[in-house]
Amino acid sequence: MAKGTVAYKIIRQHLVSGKMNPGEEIAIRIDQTLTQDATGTMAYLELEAMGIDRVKTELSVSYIDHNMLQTDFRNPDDHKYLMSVAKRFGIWLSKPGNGICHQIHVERFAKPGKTLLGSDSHTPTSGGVGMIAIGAGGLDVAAAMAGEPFYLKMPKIVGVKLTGKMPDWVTAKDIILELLRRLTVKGGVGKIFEYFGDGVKELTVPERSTITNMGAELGATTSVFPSDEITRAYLKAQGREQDWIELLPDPDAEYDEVIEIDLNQLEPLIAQPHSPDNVVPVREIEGVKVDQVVIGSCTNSSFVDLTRSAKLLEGQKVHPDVVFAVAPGSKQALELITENGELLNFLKAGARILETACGPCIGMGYAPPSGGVSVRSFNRNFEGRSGTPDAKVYLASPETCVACAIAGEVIDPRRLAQKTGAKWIKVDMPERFPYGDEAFIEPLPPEEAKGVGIYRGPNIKPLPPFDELPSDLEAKVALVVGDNITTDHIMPAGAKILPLRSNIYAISEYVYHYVDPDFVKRIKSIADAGYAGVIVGGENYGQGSSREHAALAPRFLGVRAVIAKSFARIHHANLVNFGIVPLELKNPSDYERFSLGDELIISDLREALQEGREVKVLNKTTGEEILCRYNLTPYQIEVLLGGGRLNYIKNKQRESALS
Ligand code: MIC
Ligand code: SF4
Repeated sequence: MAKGTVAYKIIRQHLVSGKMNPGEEIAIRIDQTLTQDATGTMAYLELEAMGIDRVKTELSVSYIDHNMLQTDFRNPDDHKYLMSVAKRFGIWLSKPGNGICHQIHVERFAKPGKTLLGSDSHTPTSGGVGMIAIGAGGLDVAAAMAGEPFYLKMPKIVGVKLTGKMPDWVTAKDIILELLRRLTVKGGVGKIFEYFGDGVKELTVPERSTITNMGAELGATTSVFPSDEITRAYLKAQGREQDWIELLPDPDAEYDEVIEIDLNQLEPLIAQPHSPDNVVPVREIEGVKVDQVVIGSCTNSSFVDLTRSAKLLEGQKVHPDVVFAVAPGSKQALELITENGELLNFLKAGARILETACGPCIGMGYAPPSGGVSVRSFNRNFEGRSGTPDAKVYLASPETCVACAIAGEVIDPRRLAQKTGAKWIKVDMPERFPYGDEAFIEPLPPEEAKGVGIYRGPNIKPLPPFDELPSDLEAKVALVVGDNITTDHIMPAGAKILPLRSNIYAISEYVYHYVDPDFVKRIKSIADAGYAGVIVGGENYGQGSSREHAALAPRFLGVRAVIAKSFARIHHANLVNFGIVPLELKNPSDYERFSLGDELIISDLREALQEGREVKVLNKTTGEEILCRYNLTPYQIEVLLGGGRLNYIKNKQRESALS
């Protein structure tokens, strides 16, 4: 039961209900929340629907960092909506230009020992300072702002023991790529990764945050580092020493599992297209011609990353065939490299400087050329995510990225250093960071906040109402997909679709857009004929982004159940939140028994869920009966029966008003 670990201690302190046995449902109190603009508009529409007067958390922050293209009124209208909501409900607002939510949260707000729930899958980044930071759907985050606890299955706590010292040219990114190589994108489902051992002392807070950030790609619930003297020095340099507490594992702490990484043995690694776990040593794929390189994203755009990359570029030129860009993760990091003069190294080498935002990571500009190779310091390389369907995106450390930009091909940075004489440098942390708080708007005092009107542009549409789960489902298979389907597949992002995040009617036209362009037409005709829609999937269905639109939009179109071999955590929760039943095949090979258009009968679904029985799915087209089970807590079953979490919360409020 992993007692004495950092994760156990924080969860124990925040436990509202349940027993901390792995797999059992627990509820925890949430101290802080974060949202970003792409998930935030929906989360705040949901918060509004909950009818509260002011957020009940210790701190809530609304960041604007994902969609900043502003090609027409829609996106700036969303920003104005977010600003007015923040004022109205007592929320901090981080204006566009301030940087990427996870980077800034670590810099300015993350606190050891606290809990954070964020409507973005990389929220665990703040685990780098010793907090339990979890990514969730917007509705869960809205509920946390309304004072509701967060429900989850108690994860296993996996200790990752770091020993030894990283050789030169090996970085924090290579540690997490090594874990992805060993464990794959589903290896972390139901687990918290807690780092311990002597090797922890080798890593600064931004480097720890690179690791906790990309733990999301393992499918983990979260990742956490201890809070030690390194954390203290970092928070002190941020002017926040008062936020520091020491939080170390007990000497006799027991982990549910232990994985060991000998840092001495690591070498520069790279994830090949199209999955973050398709990892090989960089030296094995040297020579692949590169068109584009970019350093940025919430994984690797900290002051440490930018400083070292800039130093390595000193006196060098970007290869003539390569376009190289840098998107600093935060205004603070950009200010520092401006003050230190390192920004000039990027410019002199021929780099393009992009805005401090998510940018190319979510396909908002800087798409690669047709069939192009892009080497990125990011965390995700799913097919099509860059905006170019046939691009080949590789993921590596910023240092490897710089080496590739100079060489014009994939190259092990150690070999480039031999050629150019570049020396590895240690980046010292500054005694004091430029806080860079100018782009934050502080919450208004309660009395003033009450008078604030909410701004709504014409693209902002309220949530549609959803009905209860019927007892019997007469359904049709609307789509059959394979393993590791991402929420980018289900609900793509990018410059065309992202401006529609606050308009469920418009965005639902793009569900499964690039996987099956006929999906929307098909599901609509299924719904019009009075059938429910069912999607059939493989393993790890819904991995990746936390975007609840990947559940909300299919539900809006008429999907009532997903039958899969297994589900990713956040998407599973989002399906429940919007009243779609996530059913797991009892026998995974039964996956073969479904084809597009099959007619299904799921009788007594409500009763089966209420009584904890397996669900029988009759494939009327083939005459076969298929057994499904489900991984649902009693609370989730209640939510599903009522047609989703918003209905559940509203009913609860109604009942308490009556009593
Ligand atoms: C992502 O990296 O996919 C995103 C964009 O940050 C998402 C959130 C979203 O889709 O808005 C995430 O990771 O949760
Ligand atoms: Fe933004 Fe990319 Fe990080 Fe998502 S993964 S929060 S899109 S930088």
